[in-house]
Order: sequence, then C-alpha cells, then structure tokens
Amino acid sequence: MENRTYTADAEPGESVTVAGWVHELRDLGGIAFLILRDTTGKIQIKFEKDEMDDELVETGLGVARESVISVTGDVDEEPRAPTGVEITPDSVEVVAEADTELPLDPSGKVDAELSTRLDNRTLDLRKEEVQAIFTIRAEIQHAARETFRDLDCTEINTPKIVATGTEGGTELFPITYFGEEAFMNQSPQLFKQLIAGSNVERVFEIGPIFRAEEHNTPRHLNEATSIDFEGAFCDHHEAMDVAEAVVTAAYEAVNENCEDELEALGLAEEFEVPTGDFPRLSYEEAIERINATGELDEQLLWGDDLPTEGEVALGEDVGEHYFITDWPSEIKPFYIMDQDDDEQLSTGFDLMHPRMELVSGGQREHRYDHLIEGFEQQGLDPEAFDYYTKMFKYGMPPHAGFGLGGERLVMTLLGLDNIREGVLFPRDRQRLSP
Ligand code: ATP
Ligand code: AMO
Repeated sequence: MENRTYTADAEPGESVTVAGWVHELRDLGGIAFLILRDTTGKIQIKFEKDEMDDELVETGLGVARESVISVTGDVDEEPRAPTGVEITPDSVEVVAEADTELPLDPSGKVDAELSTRLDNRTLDLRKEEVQAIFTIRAEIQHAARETFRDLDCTEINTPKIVATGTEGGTELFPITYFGEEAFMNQSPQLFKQLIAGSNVERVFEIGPIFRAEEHNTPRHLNEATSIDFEGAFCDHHEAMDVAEAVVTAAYEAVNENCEDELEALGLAEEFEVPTGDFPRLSYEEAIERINATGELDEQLLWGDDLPTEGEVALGEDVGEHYFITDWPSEIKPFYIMDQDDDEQLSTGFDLMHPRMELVSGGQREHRYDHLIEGFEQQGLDPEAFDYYTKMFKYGMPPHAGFGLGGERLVMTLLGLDNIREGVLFPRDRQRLSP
C-alpha cells in the first residue's frame, strides 16, 4: 500500500497513514479510542466527539472489531496512550468489514479450544503469543540452515511421491500415480543417502514427511517436518555431533533473536540454552535406569523398544537432552549399520529431550552384500529397492546421518502441550482442512 506507515514507525510530529485491524474500541463518552493493530504493533486513534466531523467519528467508532481500516492523521506524543503516541485522525477508511460475531476472540480475552483455534487460524494468528510461536519456528529453521551451511552441507529437495516406504514402524499413505501404486514419503532417507554417495557428500533437507500413524497423540502428526542430515565419510559419532550442534544452535538463536516472542509466551525468565554437551547413554544403561525408576508395570528386557512411559521416566531421571546409543540391531531399520565388533548392536542413536524423542540417526550400511542381507532379515524384498541398492555397487562411501522432528523441536523448546500448536495447519486423524 502506497505511503503506508507501520504503527511502530509512527513518530510524533508526523502525518501518517496506518492500516491494520481494529483491535479494540473504548468509548468513554466525550472521548473514544480505537486501538489499531498491524504486524509491528498497536497504536491508539483518538476520537474527540465534539471536536470532530460527525461522519468521521461515526465511521471510526461504528466499525466492528477485527475489521481492516486505514487511518490518516497526525501523530502526537501521549503518555497515557499504551505506546506513548496516538493519532488524531483526519480520515478513516473501512477497507474490509468484519462480522460482528467472531468465532474466536483475537484479543485473547476469551479462551478458545485448540480445535476452534485451528479451524480459524487466521484469527488465531492475530494473537501475539500465537504469532510468536511461528516467528520462533522460523528462527529455528533459519538456525538449522545456518548450522548446516557452516558445516558445508548443500540443501537438497527430494521427492515426496515415492515407490517404497522406509520406516517400518509406521504406516504409509498410498496414492495412485498414473495407475501405479505409489506412496507419500515417510522420510527422505534413501534419497539423501543416494546424494551423500555422490561427491556432493554432505547434504541437508528441511521438508515434509507423511506418516499414517493411526493413533492420535499430542506429539504425533500425520504430516510433519523433518530436518535431515546425511554426510559421506561420517560415522555415527560425527552425526551425533551435528545433531547436537543443530539443536543447540536453535536454542541459541531463539535466545538471542526472539526476546519479544519469548516474552509474549511468558517464557523470557525461564528460557535456558542447553550446554551442547549432551550425555550419551547406551541402550543397556537406558533400560537399566528406566527399570530402576520403578515407573513401569513390567521390567524392560534387552531387545524391547522403549515405551512412552519409559522415555518419560528416563527423561525425568536424566533431566536434560541426552543420546541413547548402542541399540539392538533388530529394532533399527535395514539401512542402519551394525557395529563392527558386535553385530547384535547397531550404530543407530536417538537424541532425546527429557519429554520425548527428537532425533533418530546412525551410520548407514554402505556395503552392498550386507545391505541386501539386511533387507532379507527384515522381510523386505530387495528387488523393490533396486533403484537404491544398485548405486551401492558403484562406489558408495561410508556415511551417516539423522532425521530431526522439526515440530518436536519447536514443541519441546517452547514447552507446548500439543505439537499441533506449532503447526499452522496440522494434519491428524480428524483434521484434513483447513
Ligand atoms: P483530558 O482532558 O485529560 O485529555 P478529556 O476531558 O478530553 O481528558 P475524558 O472523557 O475526561 O476526556 O477522559 C476519559 C478518560 O480518558 C480519562 O481517564 C482520561 O485520563 C483518559 N484519556 C483522555 N485522553 C487520553 C489519551 N489521549 N490517551 C489515553 N487516555 C486518555
Ligand atoms: P524416525 O522415524 O525416528 O527416523 O523420524 C525422525 C524424527 O522425526 C520425528 N517424527 C515425527 N514427528 C511428528 N509426528 C510424527 N508422526 C513423526 N514421526 C517422526 C521424530 C523422530 O525422532 N530415516 C530416519 C532418520 C535417519 O536415520 O536419518 C527416520 O525417519 O522427532
């Protein structure tokens, strides 16, 4: 919009045109105030009824909350105004009128259920604390990109329509691709490996993954954002270092650049940046510590996957981010390499936040014969993966990587109760639109 001034830039002594939403109307009789909100903040517009043109007063004070208006007038200092300045209007234009009945109250005075908020995201995002989540989410992705670039990684984009699944534990969404069966990708896993095997060597991707999880939990989505890394000539220890660096950089960036947003979320006081030297526990130690908490009805045995209550109990016990390493090979996917000296143990690792898993990764099986054996052991048909396995015959270096759940990082960093709060338009069992 031509000649528009953001409310935050309106200086006393200037004549400006501001545009935004009607946040609040306060009619005190002889004087009335309209609070106009834009992306930079809010400003008070003063209507002195006896001294102003009737039509101007009627337009300004007759407009429904959340309507879009444009106001031209003089800016003056006013210590009693919420931001210390106010505008005395010469003209008010109603740009887009809002209904008087709103499905939710953007001023936040009336609480709304999460489902109402998600059904009306545009209105919901007019709340400062909701917008703060997405500003912080963007900052986290920016920090991840910067960290990967500092580590000489190339950003890649892999296909989301694929021929095979990779992550055994979760279901696939099937689609029809010109009459052929295809799926929405569960992970860029195989593609990022194929690129790390070229001399691009180190890659990262921030992109969607699709998982037909049947269960509806506060920490699962059916469409999530995966922050993936893959590096040639890397082992699982180096991949863990990279995961640690990305998570720590996200906290540091939010701490440095999102002071106002943390304030809006009531987190400014308590926000802590992790030290970046996360303890590394073996799987065996992890199950022993979980068993010792006495929180589970049944003791975990070697080979069991960690149940949610186990993760929570261990998280409380450890009290900070930590890795779990040395997982049994049989519960890690086919592409994870076994350890050299003990093939019962894998090079797979998880990075945990005290509340939940954030990352899975490991060193990959790059030896063609072992890879084919791995498929067979997991009951998969290697033929179906020919597009992937054949590249392992033409010089595939050792490589390692990980996938970090983007929304899990936002959720744990901000202490959100529900992962959906950190997604603009979440997909879950009940939610396909908006
Ligand atoms: P004043 O002479 O103090 O500007 P007024 O006589 O024009 O006020 P009132 O109707 O008496 O208007 O004011 C109602 C309330 O609004 C008072 O509590 C007053 O302090 C407050 N008020 C007046 N002007 C402003 C302003 N520009 N910003 C914020 N509050 C104001
Ligand atoms: P995994 O299946 O463990 O590993 O996924 C990696 C991380 O992605 C996040 N995540 C999810 N977040 C929200 N909703 C979901 N349904 C969901 N599923 C997964 C979690 C998880 O830790 N290919 C491997 C990674 C690798 O080895 O590089 C993989 O996908 O935070």
